[in-house]
Amino acid sequence: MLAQTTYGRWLPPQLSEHGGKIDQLIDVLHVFMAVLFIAWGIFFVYCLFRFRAKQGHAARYEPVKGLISKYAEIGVGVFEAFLLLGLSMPVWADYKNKPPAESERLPVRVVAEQFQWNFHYAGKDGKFGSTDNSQITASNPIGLRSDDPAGADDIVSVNEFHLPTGTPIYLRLTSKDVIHSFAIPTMRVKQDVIPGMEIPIWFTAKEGSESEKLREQMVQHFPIEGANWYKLRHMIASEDHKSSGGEVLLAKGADLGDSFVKGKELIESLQKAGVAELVMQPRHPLEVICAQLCGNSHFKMKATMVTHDAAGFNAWIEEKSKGVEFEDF
Ligand SMILES: [Cu+2]
Repeated sequence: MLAQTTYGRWLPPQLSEHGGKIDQLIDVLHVFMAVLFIAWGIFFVYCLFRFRAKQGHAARYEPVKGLISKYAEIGVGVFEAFLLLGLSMPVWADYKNKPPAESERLPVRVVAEQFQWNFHYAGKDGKFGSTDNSQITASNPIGLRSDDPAGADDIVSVNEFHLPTGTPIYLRLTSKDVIHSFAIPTMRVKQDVIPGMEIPIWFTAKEGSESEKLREQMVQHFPIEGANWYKLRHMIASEDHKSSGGEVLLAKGADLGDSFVKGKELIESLQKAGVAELVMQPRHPLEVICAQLCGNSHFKMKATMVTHDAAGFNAWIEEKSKGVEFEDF
Protein backbone atom coordinates (compact mmCIF):
# COMPACT_ATOMS: atom_id res chain seq x y z
CA MET A 1 0.00 0.00 0.00
CA LEU A 2 2.77 2.40 0.84
CA ALA A 3 4.64 1.86 -2.39
CA GLN A 4 3.57 5.17 -3.84
CA THR A 5 4.58 8.27 -2.00
CA THR A 6 5.02 11.88 -2.91
CA TYR A 7 6.09 14.99 -1.11
CA GLY A 8 3.81 17.36 -3.00
CA ARG A 9 4.75 20.32 -5.16
CA TRP A 10 6.89 22.46 -2.89
CA LEU A 11 8.83 21.62 0.26
CA PRO A 12 7.53 18.79 2.46
CA PRO A 13 6.19 19.77 5.90
CA GLN A 14 8.85 21.01 8.24
CA LEU A 15 8.88 19.24 11.62
CA SER A 16 12.30 20.10 13.07
CA GLU A 17 13.37 23.03 15.23
CA HIS A 18 16.20 24.17 12.94
CA GLY A 19 14.45 23.54 9.61
CA GLY A 20 12.48 26.80 9.44
CA LYS A 21 15.64 28.78 8.76
CA ILE A 22 16.76 26.36 6.04
CA ASP A 23 13.36 26.68 4.36
CA GLN A 24 13.56 30.45 4.53
CA LEU A 25 16.96 30.28 2.84
CA ILE A 26 15.63 27.98 0.12
CA ASP A 27 12.66 30.31 -0.46
CA VAL A 28 14.82 33.44 -0.70
CA LEU A 29 17.29 31.74 -3.07
CA HIS A 30 14.55 30.45 -5.36
CA VAL A 31 12.75 33.79 -5.55
CA PHE A 32 16.02 35.63 -6.23
CA MET A 33 17.05 33.14 -8.92
CA ALA A 34 13.59 33.41 -10.51
CA VAL A 35 13.89 37.21 -10.63
CA LEU A 36 17.37 36.98 -12.18
CA PHE A 37 16.26 34.34 -14.67
CA ILE A 38 13.24 36.33 -15.85
CA ALA A 39 15.09 39.68 -15.95
CA TRP A 40 18.13 38.35 -17.83
CA GLY A 41 15.82 36.41 -20.15
CA ILE A 42 13.87 39.55 -21.04
CA PHE A 43 17.12 41.48 -21.56
CA PHE A 44 18.47 38.72 -23.80
CA VAL A 45 15.37 38.71 -26.01
CA TYR A 46 15.42 42.54 -26.11
CA CYS A 47 19.05 42.45 -27.33
CA LEU A 48 18.27 39.85 -29.98
CA PHE A 49 15.59 42.14 -31.35
CA ARG A 50 17.26 45.51 -30.81
CA PHE A 51 20.63 44.57 -32.29
CA ARG A 52 19.49 42.25 -35.08
CA ALA A 53 21.26 42.45 -38.48
CA LYS A 54 19.91 45.26 -40.58
CA GLN A 55 20.72 46.63 -43.99
CA GLY A 56 23.19 49.52 -43.77
CA HIS A 57 24.06 48.97 -40.07
CA ALA A 58 27.57 47.96 -39.09
CA ALA A 59 28.46 46.59 -35.65
CA ARG A 60 30.51 48.78 -33.29
CA TYR A 61 33.15 47.06 -31.26
CA GLU A 62 33.68 49.40 -28.29
CA PRO A 63 32.12 48.27 -25.01
CA VAL A 64 28.87 49.81 -23.79
CA LYS A 65 29.42 52.76 -21.46
CA GLY A 66 25.95 52.77 -19.88
CA LEU A 67 25.77 52.94 -16.07
CA ILE A 68 22.55 50.94 -15.67
CA SER A 69 24.17 47.61 -16.48
CA LYS A 70 27.09 48.39 -14.19
CA TYR A 71 24.79 49.19 -11.26
CA ALA A 72 22.68 46.10 -11.97
CA GLU A 73 25.80 43.90 -11.88
CA ILE A 74 27.07 45.49 -8.66
CA GLY A 75 23.59 45.15 -7.12
CA VAL A 76 23.42 41.43 -7.95
CA GLY A 77 26.95 40.92 -6.58
CA VAL A 78 26.13 42.69 -3.32
CA PHE A 79 22.92 40.72 -2.86
CA GLU A 80 24.71 37.42 -3.56
CA ALA A 81 27.35 38.32 -0.96
CA PHE A 82 24.53 39.06 1.49
CA LEU A 83 22.94 35.66 0.73
CA LEU A 84 26.20 33.88 1.43
CA LEU A 85 27.61 35.91 4.33
CA GLY A 86 24.42 37.32 5.82
CA LEU A 87 22.02 34.38 5.50
CA SER A 88 23.59 31.03 4.52
CA MET A 89 26.73 30.99 6.64
CA PRO A 90 25.09 32.09 9.92
CA VAL A 91 22.26 29.56 9.47
CA TRP A 92 24.69 26.74 8.70
CA ALA A 93 27.15 27.74 11.45
CA ASP A 94 24.33 27.90 13.97
CA TYR A 95 23.15 24.42 13.00
CA LYS A 96 26.53 22.67 12.58
CA ASN A 97 28.77 24.26 15.22
CA LYS A 98 26.72 23.71 18.33
CA PRO A 99 26.16 20.06 19.14
CA PRO A 100 23.62 19.58 21.94
CA ALA A 101 25.05 19.06 25.44
CA GLU A 102 25.80 15.45 26.33
CA SER A 103 23.46 15.56 29.31
CA GLU A 104 20.46 16.60 27.17
CA ARG A 105 20.81 14.60 24.01
CA LEU A 106 19.67 11.15 23.02
CA PRO A 107 22.54 9.34 21.30
CA VAL A 108 21.65 6.83 18.57
CA ARG A 109 24.10 4.93 16.39
CA VAL A 110 23.01 4.46 12.79
CA VAL A 111 24.61 1.65 10.78
CA ALA A 112 23.72 1.77 7.11
CA GLU A 113 23.98 -1.19 4.77
CA GLN A 114 22.72 -2.30 1.39
CA PHE A 115 19.74 -1.89 1.73
CA GLN A 116 18.56 -1.12 5.21
CA TRP A 117 18.98 1.26 8.14
CA ASN A 118 19.98 -0.22 11.53
CA PHE A 119 19.34 2.00 14.56
CA HIS A 120 21.29 1.14 17.71
CA TYR A 121 20.00 2.52 21.04
CA ALA A 122 21.88 2.20 24.34
CA GLY A 123 18.80 0.87 26.13
CA LYS A 124 17.86 1.49 29.75
CA ASP A 125 21.42 1.59 31.12
CA GLY A 126 22.41 4.37 28.71
CA LYS A 127 25.56 2.45 27.70
CA PHE A 128 26.22 1.18 24.20
CA GLY A 129 27.44 -2.37 23.99
CA SER A 130 30.59 -2.83 21.94
CA THR A 131 30.40 -4.31 18.47
CA ASP A 132 32.59 -6.59 16.43
CA ASN A 133 32.28 -7.02 12.69
CA SER A 134 33.13 -10.72 12.95
CA GLN A 135 29.95 -11.23 15.02
CA ILE A 136 27.61 -9.84 12.35
CA THR A 137 24.84 -12.29 11.47
CA ALA A 138 21.38 -11.99 9.92
CA SER A 139 19.80 -11.55 13.35
CA ASN A 140 22.63 -9.37 14.71
CA PRO A 141 23.13 -6.90 11.86
CA ILE A 142 25.50 -4.56 13.72
CA GLY A 143 27.66 -7.28 15.33
CA LEU A 144 26.77 -6.54 18.95
CA ARG A 145 29.10 -8.59 21.18
CA SER A 146 27.34 -11.20 23.24
CA ASP A 147 30.02 -11.08 26.00
CA ASP A 148 29.61 -7.36 26.75
CA PRO A 149 27.09 -6.76 29.57
CA ALA A 150 26.61 -3.13 28.47
CA GLY A 151 24.96 -4.44 25.33
CA ALA A 152 22.52 -6.78 27.05
CA ASP A 153 19.68 -4.25 27.05
CA ASP A 154 20.66 -2.50 23.81
CA ILE A 155 18.03 -2.07 21.14
CA VAL A 156 18.73 -2.66 17.47
CA SER A 157 15.83 -1.50 15.38
CA VAL A 158 15.88 -2.39 11.70
CA ASN A 159 14.18 0.11 9.36
CA GLU A 160 12.25 1.68 12.22
CA PHE A 161 13.52 4.90 13.71
CA HIS A 162 11.85 5.82 17.00
CA LEU A 163 12.54 9.19 18.55
CA PRO A 164 11.10 11.56 21.14
CA THR A 165 10.02 15.05 20.12
CA GLY A 166 11.49 18.05 21.93
CA THR A 167 14.74 16.18 22.77
CA PRO A 168 17.91 16.79 20.76
CA ILE A 169 18.76 13.61 18.83
CA TYR A 170 22.48 13.00 18.36
CA LEU A 171 23.16 10.49 15.62
CA ARG A 172 26.48 8.83 14.88
CA LEU A 173 26.38 7.55 11.32
CA THR A 174 28.45 4.80 9.83
CA SER A 175 28.16 2.28 7.01
CA LYS A 176 28.99 -1.41 6.67
CA ASP A 177 29.53 -1.34 2.94
CA VAL A 178 29.25 1.59 0.51
CA ILE A 179 28.55 5.32 0.81
CA HIS A 180 24.92 6.02 1.69
CA SER A 181 23.19 9.29 2.52
CA PHE A 182 21.02 9.55 5.61
CA ALA A 183 18.08 11.83 4.79
CA ILE A 184 14.89 12.77 6.63
CA PRO A 185 13.06 15.22 4.35
CA THR A 186 10.53 16.29 6.99
CA MET A 187 13.35 17.08 9.46
CA ARG A 188 15.59 18.84 6.92
CA VAL A 189 18.41 16.44 7.77
CA LYS A 190 20.83 14.98 5.23
CA GLN A 191 24.32 13.60 5.73
CA ASP A 192 26.55 11.26 3.75
CA VAL A 193 27.32 7.99 5.54
CA ILE A 194 30.82 6.70 4.87
CA PRO A 195 32.27 3.27 5.71
CA GLY A 196 35.13 3.44 8.20
CA MET A 197 34.01 6.81 9.58
CA GLU A 198 31.59 7.83 12.29
CA ILE A 199 29.92 11.14 11.42
CA PRO A 200 27.79 12.97 13.98
CA ILE A 201 24.64 14.87 13.07
CA TRP A 202 21.93 16.29 15.30
CA PHE A 203 18.43 17.72 15.17
CA THR A 204 15.36 18.17 17.36
CA ALA A 205 11.87 17.14 16.25
CA LYS A 206 9.36 19.85 17.10
CA GLU A 207 6.97 19.06 19.89
CA GLY A 208 3.54 18.36 18.49
CA SER A 209 4.97 16.39 15.58
CA GLU A 210 4.25 13.03 17.17
CA SER A 211 3.19 10.46 14.61
CA GLU A 212 -0.14 9.83 16.34
CA LYS A 213 -1.13 13.49 16.29
CA LEU A 214 -0.10 13.84 12.67
CA ARG A 215 -2.16 10.84 11.69
CA GLU A 216 -5.17 12.28 13.49
CA GLN A 217 -4.74 15.56 11.67
CA MET A 218 -4.57 13.78 8.38
CA VAL A 219 -7.82 11.90 8.63
CA GLN A 220 -10.89 13.32 10.28
CA HIS A 221 -14.27 11.69 10.11
CA PHE A 222 -17.37 13.83 9.86
CA PRO A 223 -20.74 12.16 10.37
CA ILE A 224 -23.16 14.36 8.41
CA GLU A 225 -26.82 13.42 7.89
CA GLY A 226 -26.14 9.81 8.66
CA ALA A 227 -23.46 9.45 6.02
CA ASN A 228 -19.76 9.37 6.72
CA TRP A 229 -17.99 12.27 5.13
CA TYR A 230 -14.31 12.08 5.15
CA LYS A 231 -12.10 15.05 5.24
CA LEU A 232 -8.88 13.74 3.85
CA ARG A 233 -6.19 16.31 4.05
CA HIS A 234 -2.80 15.86 2.45
CA MET A 235 -3.75 12.49 1.09
CA ILE A 236 -3.29 10.87 -2.26
CA ALA A 237 -5.30 7.95 -3.59
CA SER A 238 -3.36 4.70 -3.61
CA GLU A 239 -5.74 3.01 -6.04
CA ASP A 240 -8.50 3.86 -8.52
CA HIS A 241 -11.97 4.39 -7.05
CA LYS A 242 -14.68 3.62 -9.62
CA SER A 243 -18.42 3.97 -9.78
CA SER A 244 -20.59 0.91 -10.43
CA GLY A 245 -20.60 1.93 -14.11
CA GLY A 246 -16.81 1.80 -14.21
CA GLU A 247 -16.32 5.55 -14.27
CA VAL A 248 -13.22 6.59 -12.38
CA LEU A 249 -14.28 8.87 -9.53
CA LEU A 250 -10.88 9.24 -7.99
CA ALA A 251 -7.83 8.14 -9.94
CA LYS A 252 -4.81 6.53 -8.39
CA GLY A 253 -2.35 9.25 -7.41
CA ALA A 254 -5.04 11.96 -7.17
CA ASP A 255 -4.08 14.60 -4.66
CA LEU A 256 -6.98 15.65 -2.46
CA GLY A 257 -5.27 18.74 -1.14
CA ASP A 258 -7.47 20.25 1.51
CA SER A 259 -10.82 19.41 -0.04
CA PHE A 260 -13.73 17.37 1.24
CA VAL A 261 -14.47 14.09 -0.40
CA LYS A 262 -17.99 14.25 -1.76
CA GLY A 263 -20.28 12.06 -3.75
CA LYS A 264 -22.27 9.04 -2.62
CA GLU A 265 -20.59 6.53 -4.87
CA LEU A 266 -17.10 7.66 -3.98
CA ILE A 267 -17.81 7.47 -0.28
CA GLU A 268 -19.33 4.03 -0.76
CA SER A 269 -16.23 2.95 -2.63
CA LEU A 270 -14.05 4.25 0.19
CA GLN A 271 -16.19 2.49 2.76
CA LYS A 272 -16.18 -0.74 0.81
CA ALA A 273 -12.41 -0.69 0.71
CA GLY A 274 -12.37 -0.34 4.50
CA VAL A 275 -11.40 2.63 6.61
CA ALA A 276 -9.95 5.63 4.88
CA GLU A 277 -6.42 4.83 6.00
CA LEU A 278 -6.48 1.59 4.05
CA VAL A 279 -7.24 3.18 0.73
CA MET A 280 -5.58 6.52 1.20
CA GLN A 281 -2.08 7.33 2.30
CA PRO A 282 -0.48 10.41 3.77
CA ARG A 283 1.02 12.68 1.16
CA HIS A 284 3.88 13.35 3.52
CA PRO A 285 5.05 10.07 5.01
CA LEU A 286 7.45 10.24 7.91
CA GLU A 287 10.43 8.30 6.71
CA VAL A 288 14.18 8.05 6.60
CA ILE A 289 15.48 7.58 3.08
CA CYS A 290 18.83 7.00 1.41
CA ALA A 291 19.73 9.94 -0.81
CA GLN A 292 22.74 8.29 -2.45
CA LEU A 293 22.44 5.88 -5.37
CA CYS A 294 24.02 2.99 -3.46
CA GLY A 295 23.14 -0.08 -5.52
CA ASN A 296 20.40 -1.83 -7.43
CA SER A 297 17.88 -1.83 -4.56
CA HIS A 298 18.67 1.71 -3.40
CA PHE A 299 15.05 2.74 -4.03
CA LYS A 300 13.76 0.55 -1.21
CA MET A 301 16.32 1.65 1.38
CA LYS A 302 13.78 3.35 3.63
CA ALA A 303 12.97 3.35 7.31
CA THR A 304 9.74 4.36 8.96
CA MET A 305 10.14 7.21 11.41
CA VAL A 306 7.95 7.05 14.50
CA THR A 307 7.90 10.17 16.67
CA HIS A 308 6.71 9.91 20.29
CA ASP A 309 6.21 12.34 23.14
CA ALA A 310 8.73 11.83 25.96
CA ALA A 311 6.53 9.38 27.90
CA GLY A 312 5.72 7.36 24.79
CA PHE A 313 9.38 7.09 23.90
CA ASN A 314 10.35 5.94 27.38
CA ALA A 315 7.65 3.31 27.20
CA TRP A 316 9.06 2.11 23.88
CA ILE A 317 12.60 1.90 25.33
CA GLU A 318 11.22 0.04 28.34
CA GLU A 319 9.41 -2.46 26.18
CA LYS A 320 12.32 -3.09 23.82
CA SER A 321 15.10 -3.17 26.45
CA LYS A 322 14.21 -6.67 27.52
CA GLY A 323 17.42 -7.99 26.08
CA VAL A 324 18.87 -8.92 22.76
CA GLU A 325 18.65 -12.49 21.68
CA PHE A 326 21.46 -13.99 19.73
CA GLU A 327 19.90 -16.89 17.91
CA ASP A 328 22.91 -17.56 15.78
CA PHE A 329 25.44 -18.25 18.53
CU1 LIG B 1 21.84 3.64 0.46
